[in-house]
Amino acid sequence: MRATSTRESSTRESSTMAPKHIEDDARPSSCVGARVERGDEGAAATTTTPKVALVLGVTGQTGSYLTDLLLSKGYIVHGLTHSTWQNYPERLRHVMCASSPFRSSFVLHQGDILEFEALVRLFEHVKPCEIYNLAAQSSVHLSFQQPLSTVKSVGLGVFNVIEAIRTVNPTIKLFQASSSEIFGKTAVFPQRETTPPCPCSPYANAKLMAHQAVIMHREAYGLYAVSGILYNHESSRRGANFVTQKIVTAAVRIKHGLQQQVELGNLNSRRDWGHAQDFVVCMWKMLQLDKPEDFIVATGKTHTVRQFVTFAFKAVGIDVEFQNSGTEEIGINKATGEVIVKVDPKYFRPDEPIQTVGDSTKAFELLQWQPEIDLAQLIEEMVTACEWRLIHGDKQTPTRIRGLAG
Ligand code: GDR
Repeated sequence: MRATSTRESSTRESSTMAPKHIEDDARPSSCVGARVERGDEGAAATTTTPKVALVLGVTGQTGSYLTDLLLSKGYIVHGLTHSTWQNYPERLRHVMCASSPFRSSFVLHQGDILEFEALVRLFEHVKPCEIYNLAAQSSVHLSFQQPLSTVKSVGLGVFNVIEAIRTVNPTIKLFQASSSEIFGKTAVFPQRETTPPCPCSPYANAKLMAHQAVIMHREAYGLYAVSGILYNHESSRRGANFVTQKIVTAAVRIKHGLQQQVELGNLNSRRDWGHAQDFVVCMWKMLQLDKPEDFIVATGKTHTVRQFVTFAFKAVGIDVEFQNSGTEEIGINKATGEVIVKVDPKYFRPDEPIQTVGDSTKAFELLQWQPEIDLAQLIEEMVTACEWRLIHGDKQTPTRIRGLAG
């Protein structure tokens, strides 16, 4: 692994802080992030030593929201990303840009969680008290085409992270992003922490392996390692290959005459869709307990993909009427009679959960957590952001569009 920090050593970082292997050798000149001098900025200003968190998979949707949350709580946040980037990673632009009040509290490293020795050196260097493992291939669909690389990043990656924690400092707390996909073909609705898993994709099998590994290491070695069983979590920062962003983007583009129709896969599939910004709060709370526990993180409400299509088009002012069934099903623009939704079998998966819906009672009772953003608000935010991107070019929506810190 070549972990690349984006710190500018000329800012406030002592040169002795960075071991050779994470010295900048490819940092973009405009990327800045340095250890903060306490007292020089709003939320991070405190006389107590700030907590240090390491977010693995920081440039993804969830990693970026978690970074926002941790920074707003006064943490120093280090993030690891597998990707290279030209300038700022898009979802962290608001954190790393020159005008950000948090730019000096955030450090970006580049590397791969599958490289154990480098991971150990990173943990030794960063000295985190909390690690959030969100780093993995996250597309269920893609996992059918790339099963081995998925199993490596999702399943084996967590072993590396845990072993590196045991090597460097076993008191580091670990959050592992588990998935509702582990329940797969269960007949239990809603699913709880005690529901037996029944995975039905390479991704889900790998997630179950990671999930069990966390339990096993917790029980065998007494680590503070926990899994949040995350149901679908979306936002305006969601990647284009996930169904919610695909539908919202299509609805906005069709409204503006930039696209005629959208082709989708299984419209009958039901998912428990929440907002990523809500979910990261639960993830953080899970690491603040005295005793490590796993939690379901879900809204408890489930909708079909077809319903999501109807809501998203409604949000842009288009009423859709569905006709026919199976691969012949189409969605018609009621006002014009045009076909705007079609089914394309290439988006079907060999197998998948028919319905996911989670029961977060345990999180409500032990963490006082419950989601605050409902599906209508989520869709409204996604539509607004998509419209914004259309007008201003393909850049990340300003964070303030949702009134976030930063
Ligand atoms: P999912 O998310 O597989 O549930 O995993 P995705 O948005 O890809 O699919 C949701 C549902 O929509 C159906 N679908 C389509 N999906 C995509 N991507 N594209 C289409 O055109 C399409 N048409 C219908 C799918 O079949 C599925 O039923 C997400 C990821 O974030 C995982 O990493 C995470 O673990 C789980 O949620 C919880």
